[in-house]
Amino acid sequence: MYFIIITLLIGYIIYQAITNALPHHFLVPSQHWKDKIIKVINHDKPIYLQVGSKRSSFRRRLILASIQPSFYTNFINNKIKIQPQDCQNINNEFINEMTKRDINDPNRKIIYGFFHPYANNGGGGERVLWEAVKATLLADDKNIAVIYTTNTDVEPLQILQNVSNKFDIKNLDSSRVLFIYLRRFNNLIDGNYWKHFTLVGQLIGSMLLSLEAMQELSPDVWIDTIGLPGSYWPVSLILKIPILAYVHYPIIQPEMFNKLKFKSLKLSELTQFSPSKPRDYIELFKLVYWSLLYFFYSFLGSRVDITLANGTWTFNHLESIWAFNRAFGNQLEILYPPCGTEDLNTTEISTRVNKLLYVAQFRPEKRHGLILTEYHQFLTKNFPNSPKSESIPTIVFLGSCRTPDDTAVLESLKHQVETLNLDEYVEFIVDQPYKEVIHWLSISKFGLNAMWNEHFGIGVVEYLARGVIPIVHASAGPYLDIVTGWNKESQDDSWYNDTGFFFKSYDDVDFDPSIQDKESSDYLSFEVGTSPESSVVKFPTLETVLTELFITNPDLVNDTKLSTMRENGSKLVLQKFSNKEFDAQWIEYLSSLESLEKKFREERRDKVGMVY
Ligand SMILES: *[C@@H]1O[C@H](CO)[C@@H](O)[C@H](O)[C@H]1NC(C)=O
Ligand SMILES: *[C@@H]1O[C@H](CO)[C@@H](O)[C@H](O)[C@H]1NC(C)=O
Ligand SMILES: *[C@@H]1O[C@H](CO)[C@@H](O)[C@H](O)[C@H]1NC(C)=O
Ligand SMILES: *[C@@H]1O[C@H](CO)[C@@H](O)[C@H](O)[C@H]1NC(C)=O
Ligand SMILES: *[C@@H]1O[C@H](CO)[C@@H](O)[C@H](O)[C@H]1NC(C)=O
Ligand SMILES: CC(=O)N[C@H]1CO[C@H](CO)[C@@H](O)[C@@H]1O
Repeated sequence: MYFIIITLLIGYIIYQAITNALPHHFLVPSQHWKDKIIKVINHDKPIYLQVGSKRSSFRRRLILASIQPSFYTNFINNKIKIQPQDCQNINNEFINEMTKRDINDPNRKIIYGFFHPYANNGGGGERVLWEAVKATLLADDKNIAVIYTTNTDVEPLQILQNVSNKFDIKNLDSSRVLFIYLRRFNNLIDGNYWKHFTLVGQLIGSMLLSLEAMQELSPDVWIDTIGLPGSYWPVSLILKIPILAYVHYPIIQPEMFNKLKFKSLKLSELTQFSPSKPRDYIELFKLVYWSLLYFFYSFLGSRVDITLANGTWTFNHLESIWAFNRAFGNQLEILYPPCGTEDLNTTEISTRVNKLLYVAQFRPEKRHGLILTEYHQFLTKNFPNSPKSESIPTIVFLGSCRTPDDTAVLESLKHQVETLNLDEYVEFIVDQPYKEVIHWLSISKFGLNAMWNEHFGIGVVEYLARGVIPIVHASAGPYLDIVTGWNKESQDDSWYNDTGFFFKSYDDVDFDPSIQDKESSDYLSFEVGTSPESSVVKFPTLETVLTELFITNPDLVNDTKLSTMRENGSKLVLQKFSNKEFDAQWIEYLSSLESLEKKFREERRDKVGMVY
């Protein structure tokens, strides 16, 4: 009994310490902070500021008052010097600026903290980060961007130079971009560091890393663009500031449970457990481990105030995994990544050649082989013995071979072409420079994509942007996000809309023969939605689409029709995936964050914490 009371008491004290003492530690500078700063300012040579363990709160004060916030980057070491011009403190302006401010002061600066340890990488995640930083700085002069990074070997200006080269994001106001280099726990988020229990390891690693970040500088808004959810908990518990997460990929998905022997904690699954099999104990442990992780991930997600999914696939997953979010009234929306589609437009070419272009790496999941089989059937059924004719489109496979595996795929495709006697109808263009790709995109009429469940498909965006009419597999990204109807009202046929055409295949993983309509082999039946509202939709095979478009119903693709579709398609991608659109939407989210920031200060902090 006493034990329980004591445990509860200790728990309560720890909780109080975390939620009250730590916020003060990170946000409120020591009592004589002004004297300490004045001492440095009045010293005749530059010296370090003596701040003890209160670096975060001092750095905050200095940044919010400085004419050059970026100066307070900790590239050399974690100690703090004062910017020379700030040191002049003309008319005592610098010191005055540092005294606390009213929450509703319109000139109050806001520090947006971007938690993105690999900020210097050149991938899609970093493109989102830097476009967001750009938009944040453009939105308002009072916004300051802090990037928390573990790339400790690259200087700030070098990182910005890389950003400019790689993403063409130039002219950032570098005086308002500050880097906080994280040195202590930086290897803990590396998947290779953890030989076992990688996900848990990374979660703990990102928690510690976020504590280190707060110790160096506490921002006013926390933005995670890299998908390290461990940071959400400490940030919400200690700093009580709004959190925005841009999610590319949920770290745990329900599908992962399908690989386990026991698929859920339901009794029906667990009764299969047999105490005499040692293997079963391991399997049971795995299930418990994954379930705990899953719930912990849901919990972490519930700490996020605004969640942005990078597309429909991610959105649908998050909606079920982060189920608490909706319950708490937090926002969950889609914000497509900036794809730079404004730079992809082509000046219209007068005539395009009747070709089916497939731009894709030579990899098995791209299913080039499926295209060949279907195309071969289309030819043999409709032109049993006639020679090549103008009205039959031919195929161009354009892609790169990066690995020996790719080369093997390419070789087997060439072999398939030979076996099916399609040499006259199929061209291979391998490892071409990007200029060549653009050339093909500007002269081909149609673009193919056969991958099943491709999460996005930047290639299909390029088809639309450059006026190539997509004929694509009806799944995930291309179906849900990209080749959508511009003109929303005129949807009667399910296998095409104002921008492109769709097909499915008997080979699809989710094709279920038991619901297939036995009468028709040209159209495949698929169930959409989850019961009880599920309904069956029908999609043609690629062979059927080709027959419709080039034999039975050629008016679907006559020149007038195609040019309207092209117009529709390029407007669509411009509207949805351009950098401009991303910026505009991002700026709207910033204003939600700004209101939340004020609200949280008033509601969640005490009198002192509120104004610092
Ligand atoms: C950034 O620049 C350095 C030095 O020029 C280079 O080694 C590195 O690969 C670059 N990173 C990116 C993402 O471009
Ligand atoms: C979202 O991110 C994932 C993981 O990087 C990627 O596979 C997917 O294509 C992205 N979706 C969009 C719409 O960019
Ligand atoms: C196409 O892109 C160029 C820049 O690459 C731009 O100047 C032009 O206005 C764009 N055209 C359209 C129709 O958006
Ligand atoms: C093209 O097809 C549409 C119907 O899809 C038809 O209304 C139009 O007259 C056709 N145009 C030409 C030039 O044949
Ligand atoms: C889209 O296509 C439809 C015809 O299918 C056409 O009526 C409409 O004007 C097009 N919209 C745009 C924006 O081009
Ligand atoms: C077959 C198909 O995907 N049709 C789509 C065309 O675009 C509209 C609007 O986005 C969708 O609702 C249809 O499902």
